[in-house]
Amino acid sequence: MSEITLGIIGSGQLGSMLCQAAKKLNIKTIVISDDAQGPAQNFSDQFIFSKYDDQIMIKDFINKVDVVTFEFENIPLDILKKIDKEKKVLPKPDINKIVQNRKLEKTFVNDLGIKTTEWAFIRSAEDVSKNEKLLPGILKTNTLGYDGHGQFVLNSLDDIKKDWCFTTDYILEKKVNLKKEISVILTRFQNGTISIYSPIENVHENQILKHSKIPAEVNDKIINDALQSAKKIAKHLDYVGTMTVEYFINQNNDLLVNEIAPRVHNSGHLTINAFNVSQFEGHIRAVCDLKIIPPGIICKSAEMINILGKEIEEYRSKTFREGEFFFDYGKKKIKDKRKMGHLTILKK
Ligand code: AIR
Repeated sequence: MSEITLGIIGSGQLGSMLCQAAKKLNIKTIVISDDAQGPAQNFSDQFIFSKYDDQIMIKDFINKVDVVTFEFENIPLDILKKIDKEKKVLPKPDINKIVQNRKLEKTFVNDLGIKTTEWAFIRSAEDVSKNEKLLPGILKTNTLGYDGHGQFVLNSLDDIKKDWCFTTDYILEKKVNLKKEISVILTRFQNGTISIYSPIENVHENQILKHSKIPAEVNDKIINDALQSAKKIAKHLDYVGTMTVEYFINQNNDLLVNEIAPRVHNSGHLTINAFNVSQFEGHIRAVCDLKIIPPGIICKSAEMINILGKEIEEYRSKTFREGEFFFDYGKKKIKDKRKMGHLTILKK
């Protein structure tokens, strides 16, 4: 039995799948979350329900764990830093400072010589007017927001005139003439070694991931560039753990970084069934400093379908064929567009 106790901040489906991977490796898990109903509590060895700024509960959590990770990135930075003073937080909290902030994230990526969408930092309607060349575009809150939360489509300057309140900072991104979306998932270990999965092809509906599949149908140059850029980003962040880079491919076949996720990723759920080592196991191995297992595919192709909102009800009564793997996240409340589960289909 391993002596390591891993603390996980957050209790959603990503936390559940991290706990399951940890169990396989005999790593004990303690999940802390401000969601009393978070599904990861069904898979962790211990669950602490607490606000993230509750000093006493956080102290209790720190005392019980050896190393800490997180399963969503919008955790207040000062809390991660405070925990990191006593027990190592991996990936390092400073990385979150960059990836929680679209302006810093895009600047970081561009400074590495890697392309993103064209963008500008926006604080007022005047800033939008000055950047009219980026329209039609998408105005995104500079911090916080995932799955399309905090995003607004601007087709022309007229869209901004309607008593828009600039109560927070935004970035404006020029809309991409999209051909495809792919993601690259890698795990970087404490000695700097990187294990990496081939690109995954993704389809979004209403800004929420709907399908992922491997192999991605893209040319070799795109595959190679996507893998190299993701590795470069991980290295320059001095990243430890599993990390994801989401890319757009436009009609000219330009590869543009959309976003960096400092965590395991929805598009990587198919790695649970399609590979000898999943993105979750890779993450646990990296943050707990265990042996590296290079990922190897164990099927010809794989597809993952996200199950959103009420769709879960019909899946719960379905029977599945060989090669189909249904995951019910066990969320108590069904909400429109909420990620409730997924189905992975393997072809041998
Ligand atoms: N998550 C984190 N970042 C993006 C996503 N999708 C996962 C995490 C988090 C959960 O979604 O596992 O805890 C939150 O899901 P919900 O449905 O409660 O919003």
